[in-house]
Amino acid sequence: MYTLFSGLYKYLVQKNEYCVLILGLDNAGKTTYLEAAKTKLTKNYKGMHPSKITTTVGLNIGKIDVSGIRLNFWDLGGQEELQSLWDKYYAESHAIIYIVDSSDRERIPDSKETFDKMISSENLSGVPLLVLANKQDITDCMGVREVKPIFNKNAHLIGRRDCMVMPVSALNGDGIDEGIRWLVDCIKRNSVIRPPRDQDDM
Ligand code: G3D
Ligand code: MG
Repeated sequence: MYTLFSGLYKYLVQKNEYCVLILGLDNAGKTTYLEAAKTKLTKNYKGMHPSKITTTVGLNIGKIDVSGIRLNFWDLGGQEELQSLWDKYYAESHAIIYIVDSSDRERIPDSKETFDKMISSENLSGVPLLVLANKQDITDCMGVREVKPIFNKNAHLIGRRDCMVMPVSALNGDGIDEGIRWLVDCIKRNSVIRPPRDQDDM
């Protein structure tokens, strides 16, 4: 009887959980993006004021329930010394959000190199990838038309996976909803290959 009820309870209450890594160079806007996504998609969540967001040392975590699933976001620090830790998380992840600072032309090559290294990882093969051209609110920033060809250049590394480049402003929230909804569809489709985490393991 207990098993029957606990089974029913699980069926009704538990959501499939997926892990989404938020990656990109330091200062790209990863933490600001996570705060904005939580604010947009979580009822009654009052986001942290952008001035309170400081450089991420280590790991910053957030969860969002959307379209019947739970997304656990891991915002990993982007400084060079921390990038070496990223691949420890790859095997566990169901999607990647890669954030680019579109206003910082000087660091685009650096960001692209970091991006290529990331997508070359075996542990990430087939994982859906959302590239965000962030800081679109800044005049003179690179538009998505300019950012897209740069990050799409190595198609052989991107391989057979869902990949999208979208414009966004983490600061004012533009483009956040669209990105997350696109990612959710991809994660669900890809769950045959990368099934959700079993909650009993958590
Ligand atoms: P990180 O977590 O990737 O290191 P942060 O980046 O989220 O800490 O953001 C780094 C700086 O970029 C912050 O400014 C933040 O306010 C700013 N930023 C993030 N997203 C946007 C955006 O969409 N538009 C603009 N204009 N700025 C953004 P400070 O001045 O606090 O360092
Ligand atoms: Mg940060």
